[in-house]
Amino acid sequence: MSAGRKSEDLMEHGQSQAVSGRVFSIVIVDDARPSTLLLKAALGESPNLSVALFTDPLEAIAWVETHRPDLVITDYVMPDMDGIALARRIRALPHGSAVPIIMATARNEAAVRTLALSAGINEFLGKPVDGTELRARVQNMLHLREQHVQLQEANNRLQALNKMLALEIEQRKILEDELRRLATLDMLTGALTRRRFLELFDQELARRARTATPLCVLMIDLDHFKSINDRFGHGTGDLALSHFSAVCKSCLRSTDHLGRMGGEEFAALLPETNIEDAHVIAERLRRSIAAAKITVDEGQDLAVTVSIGVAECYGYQQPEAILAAADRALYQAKNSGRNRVVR
Ligand code: GH3
Ligand code: MG
Ligand code: MG
Ligand code: MG
Repeated sequence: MSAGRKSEDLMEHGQSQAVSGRVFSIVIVDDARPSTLLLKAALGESPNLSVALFTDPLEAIAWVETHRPDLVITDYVMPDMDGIALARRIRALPHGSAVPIIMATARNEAAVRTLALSAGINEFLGKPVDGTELRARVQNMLHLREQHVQLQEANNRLQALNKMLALEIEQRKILEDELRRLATLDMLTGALTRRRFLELFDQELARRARTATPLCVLMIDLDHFKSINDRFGHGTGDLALSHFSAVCKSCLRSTDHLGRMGGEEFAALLPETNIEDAHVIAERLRRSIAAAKITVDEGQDLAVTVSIGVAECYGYQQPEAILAAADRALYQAKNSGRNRVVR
Protein backbone atom coordinates (compact mmCIF):
# COMPACT_ATOMS: atom_id res chain seq x y z
CA MET A 1 0.00 0.00 0.00
CA SER A 2 1.44 3.37 -0.96
CA ALA A 3 0.94 6.32 1.31
CA GLY A 4 -0.42 9.09 -0.86
CA ARG A 5 -1.59 12.66 -0.70
CA LYS A 6 -4.93 11.46 -2.07
CA SER A 7 -5.88 9.44 0.96
CA GLU A 8 -4.77 12.11 3.33
CA ASP A 9 -7.54 14.23 1.85
CA LEU A 10 -9.93 11.84 3.50
CA MET A 11 -8.43 12.30 6.92
CA GLU A 12 -8.98 15.43 8.90
CA HIS A 13 -6.62 14.47 11.72
CA GLY A 14 -3.77 13.40 9.49
CA GLN A 15 -3.83 9.74 10.45
CA SER A 16 -0.48 8.56 9.19
CA GLN A 17 -1.77 5.30 7.76
CA ALA A 18 -2.98 5.92 4.25
CA VAL A 19 -5.47 3.45 2.80
CA SER A 20 -4.30 2.85 -0.75
CA GLY A 21 -3.58 4.52 -4.06
CA ARG A 22 -6.67 3.02 -5.63
CA VAL A 23 -10.12 4.58 -5.87
CA PHE A 24 -12.64 3.22 -3.36
CA SER A 25 -16.26 2.97 -4.26
CA ILE A 26 -18.81 3.89 -1.58
CA VAL A 27 -22.59 3.47 -1.80
CA ILE A 28 -24.89 5.68 0.28
CA VAL A 29 -28.53 4.60 0.71
CA ASP A 30 -31.12 6.86 2.33
CA ASP A 31 -34.74 7.43 1.38
CA ALA A 32 -34.25 11.18 1.93
CA ARG A 33 -32.21 12.65 -0.89
CA PRO A 34 -30.92 15.58 1.28
CA SER A 35 -29.56 13.00 3.79
CA THR A 36 -27.55 11.23 1.06
CA LEU A 37 -26.09 14.59 0.03
CA LEU A 38 -25.22 15.45 3.64
CA LEU A 39 -23.46 12.10 4.12
CA LYS A 40 -21.55 12.55 0.86
CA ALA A 41 -20.45 16.03 1.96
CA ALA A 42 -19.43 14.65 5.36
CA LEU A 43 -17.12 12.13 3.65
CA GLY A 44 -15.21 15.09 2.19
CA GLU A 45 -13.88 15.65 -1.29
CA SER A 46 -11.29 13.08 -2.23
CA PRO A 47 -9.99 11.90 -5.61
CA ASN A 48 -9.71 8.35 -4.27
CA LEU A 49 -13.36 8.14 -3.29
CA SER A 50 -16.15 7.49 -5.76
CA VAL A 51 -19.57 7.85 -4.15
CA ALA A 52 -22.89 6.58 -5.55
CA LEU A 53 -26.15 7.83 -3.97
CA PHE A 54 -29.42 5.87 -3.82
CA THR A 55 -32.84 6.63 -2.36
CA ASP A 56 -34.26 3.27 -3.53
CA PRO A 57 -32.77 0.29 -1.61
CA LEU A 58 -33.60 -2.15 -4.46
CA GLU A 59 -31.63 -0.05 -6.94
CA ALA A 60 -28.78 0.08 -4.42
CA ILE A 61 -28.74 -3.74 -4.09
CA ALA A 62 -28.64 -4.15 -7.88
CA TRP A 63 -25.73 -1.73 -8.03
CA VAL A 64 -23.86 -3.51 -5.24
CA GLU A 65 -24.32 -6.79 -7.07
CA THR A 66 -22.83 -5.51 -10.32
CA HIS A 67 -20.24 -3.02 -9.02
CA ARG A 68 -19.03 -4.76 -5.83
CA PRO A 69 -18.32 -1.52 -3.93
CA ASP A 70 -15.85 -1.23 -1.05
CA LEU A 71 -18.32 0.14 1.46
CA VAL A 72 -22.08 0.66 1.95
CA ILE A 73 -23.49 3.35 4.24
CA THR A 74 -27.23 2.90 4.81
CA ASP A 75 -30.06 4.55 6.62
CA TYR A 76 -32.22 2.43 8.93
CA VAL A 77 -35.80 3.62 8.51
CA MET A 78 -36.88 3.62 4.87
CA PRO A 79 -40.45 3.05 3.53
CA ASP A 80 -39.96 0.03 1.22
CA MET A 81 -37.06 -1.81 2.86
CA ASP A 82 -35.22 -0.88 6.05
CA GLY A 83 -31.45 -0.81 6.45
CA ILE A 84 -31.37 -4.17 8.23
CA ALA A 85 -33.29 -5.94 5.45
CA LEU A 86 -30.99 -4.25 2.95
CA ALA A 87 -27.92 -5.55 4.80
CA ARG A 88 -29.35 -9.07 4.81
CA ARG A 89 -29.95 -8.89 1.07
CA ILE A 90 -26.38 -7.68 0.46
CA ARG A 91 -24.95 -10.44 2.66
CA ALA A 92 -26.83 -12.96 0.55
CA LEU A 93 -25.17 -11.78 -2.70
CA PRO A 94 -22.36 -13.96 -4.11
CA HIS A 95 -19.70 -11.44 -3.12
CA GLY A 96 -21.79 -9.60 -0.55
CA SER A 97 -20.32 -11.14 2.59
CA ALA A 98 -17.09 -9.15 2.28
CA VAL A 99 -18.61 -5.68 1.74
CA PRO A 100 -18.36 -3.54 4.88
CA ILE A 101 -21.68 -1.93 5.88
CA ILE A 102 -22.17 1.10 8.13
CA MET A 103 -25.65 1.99 9.34
CA ALA A 104 -26.35 5.65 10.10
CA THR A 105 -29.63 6.28 11.91
CA ALA A 106 -31.38 8.50 14.42
CA ARG A 107 -32.71 5.28 16.03
CA ASN A 108 -29.59 4.86 18.08
CA GLU A 109 -30.96 2.27 20.53
CA ALA A 110 -29.40 -0.94 21.88
CA ALA A 111 -32.20 -3.11 20.39
CA VAL A 112 -31.69 -1.64 16.91
CA ARG A 113 -27.91 -1.89 17.20
CA THR A 114 -28.19 -5.55 18.22
CA LEU A 115 -30.53 -6.30 15.33
CA ALA A 116 -28.15 -4.51 12.95
CA LEU A 117 -25.15 -6.47 14.19
CA SER A 118 -27.01 -9.75 13.80
CA ALA A 119 -27.86 -8.77 10.21
CA GLY A 120 -24.14 -8.45 9.51
CA ILE A 121 -23.81 -4.69 9.76
CA ASN A 122 -20.27 -3.78 10.85
CA GLU A 123 -20.53 -0.25 12.20
CA PHE A 124 -23.13 1.98 13.70
CA LEU A 125 -23.39 5.80 13.61
CA GLY A 126 -26.01 8.06 15.24
CA LYS A 127 -27.67 10.83 13.28
CA PRO A 128 -26.96 13.67 12.91
CA VAL A 129 -23.66 12.21 11.75
CA ASP A 130 -20.46 13.72 13.03
CA GLY A 131 -18.23 14.22 9.98
CA THR A 132 -14.98 13.53 11.79
CA GLU A 133 -16.22 10.29 13.31
CA LEU A 134 -17.69 9.19 9.98
CA ARG A 135 -14.40 9.74 8.17
CA ALA A 136 -12.43 7.92 10.87
CA ARG A 137 -14.78 4.93 10.74
CA VAL A 138 -14.79 4.91 6.93
CA GLN A 139 -11.01 5.08 6.95
CA ASN A 140 -10.78 2.04 9.25
CA MET A 141 -13.31 0.06 7.24
CA LEU A 142 -11.56 0.79 3.95
CA HIS A 143 -8.29 -0.25 5.53
CA LEU A 144 -9.74 -3.62 6.46
CA ARG A 145 -11.39 -3.86 3.07
CA GLU A 146 -8.04 -3.22 1.34
CA GLN A 147 -6.36 -5.91 3.41
CA HIS A 148 -9.12 -8.29 2.47
CA VAL A 149 -8.80 -7.45 -1.25
CA GLN A 150 -5.03 -7.85 -1.17
CA LEU A 151 -5.27 -11.17 0.66
CA GLN A 152 -7.74 -12.37 -1.91
CA GLU A 153 -5.49 -11.26 -4.78
CA ALA A 154 -2.51 -13.01 -3.16
CA ASN A 155 -4.65 -16.12 -2.77
CA ASN A 156 -5.67 -15.95 -6.44
CA ARG A 157 -2.03 -15.61 -7.49
CA LEU A 158 -1.13 -18.57 -5.28
CA GLN A 159 -3.85 -20.67 -6.84
CA ALA A 160 -2.70 -19.72 -10.36
CA LEU A 161 0.88 -20.61 -9.39
CA ASN A 162 -0.27 -23.93 -7.96
CA LYS A 163 -2.08 -24.69 -11.20
CA MET A 164 1.05 -23.83 -13.21
CA LEU A 165 3.17 -25.97 -10.90
CA ALA A 166 0.83 -28.92 -11.28
CA LEU A 167 1.01 -28.55 -15.07
CA GLU A 168 4.80 -28.36 -14.96
CA ILE A 169 4.99 -31.49 -12.80
CA GLU A 170 2.72 -33.27 -15.26
CA GLN A 171 4.86 -32.21 -18.25
CA ARG A 172 7.99 -33.21 -16.41
CA LYS A 173 6.54 -36.63 -15.75
CA ILE A 174 5.72 -37.07 -19.46
CA LEU A 175 9.29 -36.05 -20.33
CA GLU A 176 10.76 -38.41 -17.76
CA ASP A 177 8.63 -41.26 -19.10
CA GLU A 178 9.80 -40.48 -22.62
CA LEU A 179 13.45 -40.36 -21.49
CA ARG A 180 13.04 -43.64 -19.64
CA ARG A 181 11.46 -45.19 -22.73
CA LEU A 182 14.30 -43.90 -24.93
CA ALA A 183 16.89 -45.28 -22.50
CA THR A 184 15.42 -48.76 -22.95
CA LEU A 185 15.72 -48.69 -26.75
CA ASP A 186 18.77 -49.08 -28.95
CA MET A 187 19.13 -45.93 -31.06
CA LEU A 188 20.10 -47.57 -34.36
CA THR A 189 17.66 -50.47 -34.51
CA GLY A 190 14.87 -49.55 -32.09
CA ALA A 191 15.35 -52.97 -30.47
CA LEU A 192 15.47 -53.16 -26.66
CA THR A 193 18.80 -52.53 -24.99
CA ARG A 194 20.50 -55.60 -23.56
CA ARG A 195 19.75 -54.39 -20.04
CA ARG A 196 16.04 -53.85 -20.71
CA PHE A 197 15.81 -57.18 -22.53
CA LEU A 198 17.23 -58.98 -19.47
CA GLU A 199 14.78 -57.13 -17.18
CA LEU A 200 11.88 -58.30 -19.34
CA PHE A 201 13.38 -61.78 -19.44
CA ASP A 202 13.16 -61.92 -15.63
CA GLN A 203 9.55 -60.73 -15.77
CA GLU A 204 8.62 -63.28 -18.43
CA LEU A 205 10.29 -66.07 -16.43
CA ALA A 206 8.25 -65.09 -13.37
CA ARG A 207 5.08 -65.05 -15.47
CA ARG A 208 5.97 -68.43 -16.95
CA ALA A 209 6.33 -69.84 -13.41
CA ARG A 210 2.90 -68.44 -12.45
CA THR A 211 1.01 -69.46 -15.57
CA ALA A 212 2.94 -72.64 -16.50
CA THR A 213 3.13 -71.51 -20.13
CA PRO A 214 6.17 -72.23 -22.34
CA LEU A 215 8.79 -69.58 -23.08
CA CYS A 216 11.39 -69.70 -25.86
CA VAL A 217 14.39 -67.67 -26.84
CA LEU A 218 16.00 -67.10 -30.26
CA MET A 219 19.61 -66.07 -30.54
CA ILE A 220 20.11 -64.37 -33.90
CA ASP A 221 23.43 -63.38 -35.49
CA LEU A 222 23.97 -61.82 -38.91
CA ASP A 223 26.15 -63.93 -41.17
CA HIS A 224 29.52 -62.62 -42.35
CA PHE A 225 28.58 -59.19 -41.20
CA LYS A 226 32.20 -58.13 -41.03
CA SER A 227 32.52 -58.62 -44.78
CA ILE A 228 29.41 -56.44 -45.39
CA ASN A 229 31.11 -53.65 -43.46
CA ASP A 230 34.35 -54.27 -45.30
CA ARG A 231 32.78 -54.27 -48.76
CA PHE A 232 30.13 -51.56 -48.45
CA GLY A 233 31.27 -49.49 -45.51
CA HIS A 234 30.06 -49.09 -41.95
CA GLY A 235 27.08 -46.91 -43.02
CA THR A 236 25.67 -49.69 -45.17
CA GLY A 237 26.32 -52.09 -42.30
CA ASP A 238 24.19 -49.86 -40.05
CA LEU A 239 21.47 -49.79 -42.69
CA ALA A 240 21.48 -53.60 -42.80
CA LEU A 241 21.13 -53.72 -39.01
CA SER A 242 18.08 -51.43 -38.90
CA HIS A 243 16.62 -53.26 -41.88
CA PHE A 244 17.09 -56.55 -40.07
CA SER A 245 15.32 -55.22 -36.96
CA ALA A 246 12.37 -53.96 -39.07
CA VAL A 247 11.94 -57.40 -40.67
CA CYS A 248 12.14 -59.01 -37.22
CA LYS A 249 9.37 -56.78 -35.90
CA SER A 250 7.12 -57.67 -38.81
CA CYS A 251 7.68 -61.39 -38.15
CA LEU A 252 7.23 -61.30 -34.35
CA ARG A 253 4.13 -60.71 -32.26
CA SER A 254 3.65 -57.49 -30.32
CA THR A 255 4.03 -59.50 -27.11
CA ASP A 256 7.46 -60.81 -28.20
CA HIS A 257 10.59 -58.89 -27.25
CA LEU A 258 13.53 -58.18 -29.52
CA GLY A 259 16.78 -57.11 -27.86
CA ARG A 260 20.11 -56.05 -29.31
CA MET A 261 22.57 -58.04 -27.22
CA GLY A 262 25.65 -56.47 -28.80
CA GLY A 263 27.07 -55.66 -32.24
CA GLU A 264 25.12 -57.70 -34.80
CA GLU A 265 23.76 -60.15 -32.31
CA PHE A 266 20.10 -60.08 -31.31
CA ALA A 267 17.84 -62.14 -29.08
CA ALA A 268 14.07 -62.62 -29.31
CA LEU A 269 11.95 -63.68 -26.36
CA LEU A 270 8.75 -65.50 -27.32
CA PRO A 271 6.25 -65.83 -24.44
CA GLU A 272 3.64 -68.60 -24.55
CA THR A 273 5.55 -70.35 -27.34
CA ASN A 274 6.84 -73.95 -27.24
CA ILE A 275 10.01 -75.11 -28.99
CA GLU A 276 8.20 -76.42 -32.10
CA ASP A 277 6.40 -73.11 -32.69
CA ALA A 278 9.57 -71.16 -31.87
CA HIS A 279 11.40 -73.15 -34.52
CA VAL A 280 8.68 -72.34 -37.09
CA ILE A 281 8.88 -68.64 -36.19
CA ALA A 282 12.67 -68.67 -36.42
CA GLU A 283 12.54 -70.37 -39.81
CA ARG A 284 10.02 -67.82 -41.09
CA LEU A 285 12.26 -65.03 -39.79
CA ARG A 286 15.36 -66.53 -41.44
CA ARG A 287 13.57 -66.80 -44.80
CA SER A 288 12.16 -63.27 -44.59
CA ILE A 289 15.64 -61.82 -43.94
CA ALA A 290 17.17 -63.81 -46.78
CA ALA A 291 14.37 -62.79 -49.16
CA ALA A 292 14.50 -59.08 -48.35
CA LYS A 293 16.99 -57.16 -50.45
CA ILE A 294 18.67 -54.00 -49.20
CA THR A 295 19.52 -51.61 -52.02
CA VAL A 296 22.88 -49.98 -51.38
CA ASP A 297 24.29 -46.79 -52.94
CA GLU A 298 25.69 -48.25 -56.15
CA GLY A 299 22.30 -49.74 -57.05
CA GLN A 300 23.59 -53.08 -55.88
CA ASP A 301 21.33 -55.35 -53.85
CA LEU A 302 22.74 -56.54 -50.58
CA ALA A 303 21.80 -60.01 -49.42
CA VAL A 304 21.82 -60.49 -45.68
CA THR A 305 21.31 -63.83 -43.98
CA VAL A 306 21.07 -64.80 -40.35
CA SER A 307 21.79 -67.86 -38.28
CA ILE A 308 19.43 -68.60 -35.41
CA GLY A 309 19.73 -70.75 -32.31
CA VAL A 310 16.50 -71.72 -30.50
CA ALA A 311 16.15 -72.72 -26.84
CA GLU A 312 13.23 -73.35 -24.53
CA CYS A 313 13.19 -72.47 -20.83
CA TYR A 314 13.18 -75.46 -18.53
CA GLY A 315 12.71 -75.68 -14.77
CA TYR A 316 14.16 -72.79 -12.79
CA GLN A 317 16.86 -71.74 -15.24
CA GLN A 318 18.31 -68.25 -15.10
CA PRO A 319 18.21 -66.05 -18.26
CA GLU A 320 21.99 -66.46 -18.68
CA ALA A 321 21.69 -70.26 -18.82
CA ILE A 322 18.85 -70.14 -21.37
CA LEU A 323 20.72 -67.60 -23.50
CA ALA A 324 23.81 -69.81 -23.33
CA ALA A 325 21.76 -72.77 -24.59
CA ALA A 326 20.44 -70.67 -27.49
CA ASP A 327 24.00 -69.48 -28.13
CA ARG A 328 25.21 -73.08 -28.39
CA ALA A 329 22.49 -73.81 -30.95
CA LEU A 330 23.51 -70.66 -32.83
CA TYR A 331 27.13 -71.82 -32.85
CA GLN A 332 26.01 -75.07 -34.42
CA ALA A 333 24.00 -73.17 -37.05
CA LYS A 334 27.12 -71.17 -37.92
CA ASN A 335 29.29 -74.26 -38.05
CA SER A 336 26.87 -76.18 -40.24
CA GLY A 337 26.93 -73.54 -42.95
CA ARG A 338 25.07 -70.44 -41.68
CA ASN A 339 21.66 -69.13 -42.92
CA ARG A 340 19.91 -71.78 -40.89
CA VAL A 341 18.01 -72.50 -37.68
CA VAL A 342 19.18 -74.97 -35.05
CA ARG A 343 17.45 -75.95 -31.85
P1 GH3 B 1 29.69 -64.66 -38.53
O1 GH3 B 1 28.90 -65.08 -39.73
O2 GH3 B 1 30.56 -65.75 -38.01
O3 GH3 B 1 28.84 -64.10 -37.49
O4 GH3 B 1 30.69 -63.55 -39.02
P2 GH3 B 1 30.61 -62.05 -38.72
O5 GH3 B 1 31.50 -61.32 -39.64
O6 GH3 B 1 29.21 -61.58 -38.73
O7 GH3 B 1 31.09 -62.03 -37.22
P3 GH3 B 1 32.07 -61.12 -36.42
O8 GH3 B 1 31.65 -61.22 -34.98
O9 GH3 B 1 33.48 -61.51 -36.75
O10 GH3 B 1 31.83 -59.65 -36.90
C1 GH3 B 1 30.81 -58.86 -36.43
C2 GH3 B 1 30.97 -57.50 -37.02
O11 GH3 B 1 29.87 -56.67 -36.75
C3 GH3 B 1 32.19 -56.82 -36.50
C4 GH3 B 1 31.71 -55.42 -36.17
O12 GH3 B 1 32.53 -54.43 -36.75
C5 GH3 B 1 30.35 -55.35 -36.78
N1 GH3 B 1 29.47 -54.50 -36.03
C6 GH3 B 1 29.14 -54.59 -34.73
N2 GH3 B 1 28.27 -53.59 -34.40
C7 GH3 B 1 28.08 -52.85 -35.52
C8 GH3 B 1 27.31 -51.69 -35.82
O13 GH3 B 1 26.63 -51.12 -35.00
N3 GH3 B 1 27.32 -51.23 -37.09
C9 GH3 B 1 28.06 -51.82 -38.05
N4 GH3 B 1 28.03 -51.32 -39.27
N5 GH3 B 1 28.82 -52.89 -37.79
C10 GH3 B 1 28.83 -53.42 -36.56
MG1 MG C 1 -34.99 7.33 6.57
MG1 MG D 1 27.88 -62.36 -37.30
MG1 MG E 1 28.42 -61.82 -33.88
